[in-house]
Amino acid sequence: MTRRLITLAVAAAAIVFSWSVTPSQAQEWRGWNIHPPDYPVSQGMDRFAELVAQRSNNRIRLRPYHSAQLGQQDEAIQQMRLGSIDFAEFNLSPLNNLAASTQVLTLPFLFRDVDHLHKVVDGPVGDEIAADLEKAGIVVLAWYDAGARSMYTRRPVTKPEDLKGMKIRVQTSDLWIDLMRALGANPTPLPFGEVYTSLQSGVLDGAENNWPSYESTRHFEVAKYFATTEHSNVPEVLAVSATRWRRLNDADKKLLKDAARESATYQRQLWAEREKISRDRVVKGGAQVTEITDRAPWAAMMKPVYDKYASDPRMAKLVEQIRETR
Ligand code: GTR
Repeated sequence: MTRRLITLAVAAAAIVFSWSVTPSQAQEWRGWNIHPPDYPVSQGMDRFAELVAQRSNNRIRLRPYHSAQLGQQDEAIQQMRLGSIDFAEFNLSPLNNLAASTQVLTLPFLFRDVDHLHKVVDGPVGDEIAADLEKAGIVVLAWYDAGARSMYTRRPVTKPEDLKGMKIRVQTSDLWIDLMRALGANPTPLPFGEVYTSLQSGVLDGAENNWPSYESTRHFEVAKYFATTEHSNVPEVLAVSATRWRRLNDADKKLLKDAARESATYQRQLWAEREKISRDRVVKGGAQVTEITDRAPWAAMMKPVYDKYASDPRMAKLVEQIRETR
């Protein structure tokens, strides 16, 4: 290409760009995420950003910061409520203290399988919980998968009694503290990013998470006994700060919601694939897996958790609605 042609091409591109977006209209949104770039959540957020950029002609540019570049989850929740983080992908547990109804989805041994969970979060129960979060400044656009969480420890655990007195890391949520106490363990709330070194140094005896996080954090190197307790299926949300949301017109709100839901379909596919991949990787990396085939003794120990968190009329009704969802 001659110099002149290049200049013309650049000028034409600039005109096209300026038609689709003027600098005063363009918005760049900062997005929080705890996971590394190749994780299903991160890829879902990247897809969300691409769709929004395309469909808004680059008027709304979403920039996800992966790998906890913008801090750990508790700080990120506060920043989002203050409006300094515009969107994020959050696990529901650290939101428990912000909107009590979110606790329902964290409850142990509640979901029959992943289809059951999808029907619940994509239906009226999900909407009701999302409405509570919106009042707390967090607008849920879509629900992402986070699989089932299981226990992993530095010493083998095959039955609940083995956990007695063990220091187990939990997310910062009262329900998780009570859940771990009900199992006889000693719950230790800690940010996700501090778990590896605490397991390594022996400050913790164990933690709990899904296969992909057990793998991506390399916790399997320092707590190699994984027992498939699958005690909670707490899901995650892709959300926008209420401050941003209120400034959008209806067309843009729809654009964002549609893009978020499409990204969730994609994330759920990636999630299902990654669960298997991660399991293979940790086993190759030395993890010792104990299959828990009978979860009844574990579930039976959860009565105090249900008594405390699922007995007021609203919670009891939500639990019933969830159990009846087919
Ligand atoms: C992961 C989840 C994160 C975070 C983490 C944790 O499975 O995706 O958002 O909640 O667990 O245990 O802190």
